[in-house]
Amino acid sequence: ESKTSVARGSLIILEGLDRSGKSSQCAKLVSYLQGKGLSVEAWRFPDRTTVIGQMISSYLSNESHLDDKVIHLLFSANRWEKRALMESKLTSGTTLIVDRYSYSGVAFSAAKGLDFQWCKAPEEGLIAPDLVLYLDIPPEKAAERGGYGTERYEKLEFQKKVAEHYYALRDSSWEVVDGCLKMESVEEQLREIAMNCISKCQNGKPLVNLWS
Ligand code: FDM
Ligand code: MG
Repeated sequence: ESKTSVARGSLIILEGLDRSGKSSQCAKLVSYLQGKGLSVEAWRFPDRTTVIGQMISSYLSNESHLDDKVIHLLFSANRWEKRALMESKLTSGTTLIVDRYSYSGVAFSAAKGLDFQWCKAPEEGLIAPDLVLYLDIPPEKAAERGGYGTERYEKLEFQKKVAEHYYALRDSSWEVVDGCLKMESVEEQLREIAMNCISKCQNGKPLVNLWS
């Protein structure tokens, strides 16, 4: 009379500069994995659907102004408010493909000049990703791709600083993929790396917290 426990899902994050192709690749990866019969959901941060998310959204579209530290903590709180749901999805066997996470949180705020360690502190205790897929693209190339939008941060000089801080955050959970390759080729690499990660998690790789 053994109680079979469900193999857990994986927490897989996509990170990269604006226009690196993250959002399209997230969608492609989710449908590929679902097509394999896996339980998979697409998530993104900021999650603009919550009350905190709406404050963030209005800040990003320049409808409101907030102190740099306040907006940093709101981005973090927006992840904290989803932490419990995230954990229950993962432990019940659902894999989450997430467009941005704590790495965006730190890289974008540090690019404004906030202290790097101060930026990392509120992320401590959130669930650590099993895999971070970083779509690597030179800021100049990203800027050429149909240009940036009108939201805050979508400017070349700023994105260059963001890229530097992203590099400082790399750890063993990261896989850097060349975002300048053809879309299909990026897609294929992401599939393979993600499948590999999912099977490790199914085979008992433990869930841990940031920053470990
Ligand atoms: N961003 C995103 C941050 O500054 N901090 C964060 O914690 C997160 C998750 O918000 F410029 C920035 C990155 C980007 C902007 O993201 C909105 P999307 O992916 O374009 O919605
Ligand atoms: Mg954007």
